[in-house]
Amino acid sequence: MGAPIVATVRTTCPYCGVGCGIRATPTADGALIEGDPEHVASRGRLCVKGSALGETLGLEGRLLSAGIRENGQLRSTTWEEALDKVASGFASIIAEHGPDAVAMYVSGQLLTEDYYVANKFMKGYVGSANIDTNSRLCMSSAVAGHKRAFGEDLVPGCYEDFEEADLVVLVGANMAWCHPTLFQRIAKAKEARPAMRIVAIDPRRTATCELADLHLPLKAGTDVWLFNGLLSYLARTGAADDEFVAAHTNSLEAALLEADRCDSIEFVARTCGVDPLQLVEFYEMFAATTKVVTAFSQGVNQSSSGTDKVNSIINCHLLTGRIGKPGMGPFSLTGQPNAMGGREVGGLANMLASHLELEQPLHREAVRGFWDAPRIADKPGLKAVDLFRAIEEGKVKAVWIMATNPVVSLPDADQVKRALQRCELVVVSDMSGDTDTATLGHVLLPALGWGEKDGTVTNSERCISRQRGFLPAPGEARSDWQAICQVAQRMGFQGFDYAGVHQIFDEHARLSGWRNEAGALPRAFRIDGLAGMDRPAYDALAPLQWPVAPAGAGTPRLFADGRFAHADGKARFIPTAPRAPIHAPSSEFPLALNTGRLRDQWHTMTRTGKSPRLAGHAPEPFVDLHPHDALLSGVREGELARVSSRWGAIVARVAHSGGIARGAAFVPIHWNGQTASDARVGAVVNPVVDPVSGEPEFKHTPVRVEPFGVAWHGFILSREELDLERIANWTRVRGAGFLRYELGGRDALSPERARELLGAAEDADWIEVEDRAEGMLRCALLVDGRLQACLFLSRRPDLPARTWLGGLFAQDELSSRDRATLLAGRAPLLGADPGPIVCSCFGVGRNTICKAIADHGLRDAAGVTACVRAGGNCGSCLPEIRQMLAAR
Ligand SMILES: Nc1nc2c(c(=O)[nH]1)N[C@H]1C(S)=C(S)[C@@H](COP(=O)(O)OP(=O)(O)OC[C@H]3O[C@@H](n4cnc5c(=O)[nH]c(N)nc54)[C@H](O)[C@@H]3O)O[C@H]1N2
Ligand SMILES: Nc1nc2c(c(=O)[nH]1)N[C@H]1C(S)=C(S)[C@@H](COP(=O)(O)OP(=O)(O)OC[C@H]3O[C@@H](n4cnc5c(=O)[nH]c(N)nc54)[C@H](O)[C@@H]3O)O[C@H]1N2
Ligand code: SF4
Ligand SMILES: [Mo]
Repeated sequence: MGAPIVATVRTTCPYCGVGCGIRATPTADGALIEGDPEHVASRGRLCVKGSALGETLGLEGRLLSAGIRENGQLRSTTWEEALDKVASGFASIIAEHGPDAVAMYVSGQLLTEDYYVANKFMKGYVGSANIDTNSRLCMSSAVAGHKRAFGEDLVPGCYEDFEEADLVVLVGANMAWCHPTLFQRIAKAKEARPAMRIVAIDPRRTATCELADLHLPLKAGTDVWLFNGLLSYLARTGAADDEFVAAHTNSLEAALLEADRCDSIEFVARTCGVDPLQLVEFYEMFAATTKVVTAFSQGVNQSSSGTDKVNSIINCHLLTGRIGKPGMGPFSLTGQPNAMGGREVGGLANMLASHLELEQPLHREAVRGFWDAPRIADKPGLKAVDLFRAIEEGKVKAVWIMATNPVVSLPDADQVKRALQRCELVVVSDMSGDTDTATLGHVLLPALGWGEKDGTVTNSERCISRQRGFLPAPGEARSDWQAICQVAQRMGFQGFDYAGVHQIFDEHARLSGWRNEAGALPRAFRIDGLAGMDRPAYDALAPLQWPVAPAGAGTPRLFADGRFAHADGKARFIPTAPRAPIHAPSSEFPLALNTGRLRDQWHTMTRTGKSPRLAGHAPEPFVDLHPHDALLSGVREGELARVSSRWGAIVARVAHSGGIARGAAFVPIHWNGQTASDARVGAVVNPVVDPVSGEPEFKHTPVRVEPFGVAWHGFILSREELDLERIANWTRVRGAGFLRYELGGRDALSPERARELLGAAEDADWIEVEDRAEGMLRCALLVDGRLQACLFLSRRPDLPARTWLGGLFAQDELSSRDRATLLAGRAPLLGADPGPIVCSCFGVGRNTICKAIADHGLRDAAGVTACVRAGGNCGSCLPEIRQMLAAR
């Protein structure tokens, strides 16, 4: 249940793993959102997504009651009936086919308490480890790498290390867009200390590269060569910390033997496709700098050699002893707000709770005893990609999906769709009832969302922080932990009668101390200092970093004493033999498709998609190509292209950002079956996974790009949602008071059809111009003098900008002047089109910024902010403004 409404509540942002603190004050139509100056992770900063949270709290699209779908018909029902159906469905499948015939697929966006209960339910009571999470797609390579090197899944450092470092190496991490406030901390540190160096290692030239002193645009998938080369270089040039290596590590010889195959700069540079001089520059910089942080994210993890990439990086830090001290260490940037909490409770199919191991009989017995559980899973469950295969094969017959949208986010996503279509019982817990996954559910359970639910999350630097509710529970939505407990109780399981989240947290805290004394089952994850809190104490919990000492104090850094978590107390070097991605580009599929994130959207857009402020930055899905490859593929910038692989296809608009190398392509991950007819890129992505972690190779799929021919291009702005079933291609984002559809059509669209499409009655107030010879049609529908919808189409993608037209939807009655120029698509005296939005906070476009730079001879971002306000609020757009300044 949502907490009682109080004036201002301190909580945590529900998006990225930075975990910024928020002060939220409920208002009539949402909430006022401000940064919390006292939160240690962010000290008052928020990026554009966090700042726009207030716009995402409306109830439209929310699932407000439980639902049951039978013969394709969804009817709403009571929680009682829905829970009975889940419990009896699970119970009868388990009775007939055993516990491994059911599964849960959960998420790093659950709160720790939800996650803890889900894991206890499956592993301790159902008796199967078939519970996996979308963290498999995200952090599992980092988890596996940490375990191999340190003996436990531990992130050594903290955010302050980024500020104290003299060199920050960002590997496969577009921090400017994906971890913006932490990136701003780095930018500020560099401003204060210009000698600080930043190196970005990424095949694309991203906004992050603007801050970098050196960008190594390595060929996708070649990181292990690069870091093996570095290890060998460090050893050869005397940069090793021999004392540290001797006292605190094992197995250097084997790792070096492997790394020495990369002892030639020429060879590594050629393999990685980088300039040998730049490579040496990086190696020298790394060798000469003691305070180095190497931060990595999905360019490392999401690879068929992801775990080896992680270890090849850690090896370099172990050799130089640069770990566990201020300003240095390898740092895994986590993606989701509770990626870390999920790991603490053992959410992955091959883990047990509380950093204990599923495959160790002593660990299993300890957890079973602590839970007083009837059984305990005794073998690893299916990892995400395998799980959905097993569902399609009918081996897993019931799946409960919670807080994730696998029909969009898994690789080979059409396979996932098929699997769910064949599955006997699909239960979906979500805030939204019309996601691509929820539309395939047999039982829908309405979940509380951010602002309504209560619990804890853990960010990238192990900081446990409260998410607190400040809005009432909408409709019949409940917390996910309650839904799980209620199903568990119906299945006759004891141990699920919690009076509130604080009791779950308490159990989780106690488990971390269970047999955790030296000699028994020692592990670094320890928060038993937080056990025993009553509800008020839990509600008042201030952010702190685990491990938490018995006295209740947090720990910013691990390994300060050189002790690691392997039984001998030493860290391990891991030999990492480089491997190319499994599927290489071929003549049939000549380009390597890379997929990733945009600045202003979060994953499958179920929440950020509600904010008009966030829609302007990238209003359409696109495929970013090198102009040379576009030419070879016969596609042109601004036109539509089909991007296909052996697994599936999408349609997207061709773009040339200038940041893509030849032979590569990039498509953003956010569009889905609700927001586009054909842009769910997961359908194109190969289902190859890393052999150790099971993490998919999202960043490398061979594809072909070809023209997607249309007879006309167009757009519609409409207050109402439209049925565009018969249009060849469409995409949709939300503006302020309207929906913006971009269209590509094959069948001619007559004025009559246009009327039909926009829902104009016979006697509607309708304005229209048509130039048949030119293939041009423009029309608008007004209702009571108010603009209801407008449609513009043309043979070429030369349509007017959407900005001015979109603004007309704010008017309750169109002025006669606006009405007169409506179909021109722009105000007569308004001046130039502001261009695509760069600063979402103040709605400032690219053209406006470029013009200001030119007209006023502006030289830095501060000048741009002073002149046109852009960049003056959250700062998320500053890297792009700097890019524009640099381009002049
Ligand atoms: N705006 C926004 N922020 C987010 C999210 C979001 O949806 N939107 N999601 C959050 C989540 S869950 C996550 S996991 C993080 C992800 O954060 P990031 O990992 O920073 O984001 P990505 O865009 O997935 O990929 C990062 C970079 O890896 C590069 N890359 C691709 N292949 C290779 C390679 O072989 N080697 C190297 N070195 N680099 C490569 C890509 O070009 C890309 O620029 O972001 C979090 N933050
Ligand atoms: N091609 C490609 N695919 C990728 C990636 C990539 O880089 N490339 N990245 C991968 C990564 S790193 C990640 S993390 C995944 C993310 O992929 P998903 O997890 O599938 O994406 P989300 O849109 O965040 O889905 C979260 C869902 O949970 C719902 N929700 C939000 N809060 C709650 C809650 O409290 N309770 C419940 N029950 N529901 C809630 C939201 O409405 C939404 O439907 O995508 C992965 N897929
Ligand atoms: S950086 Fe942005 S998305 Fe990430 S936690 Fe902070 S406000 Fe939220
Ligand atoms: Mo992620």
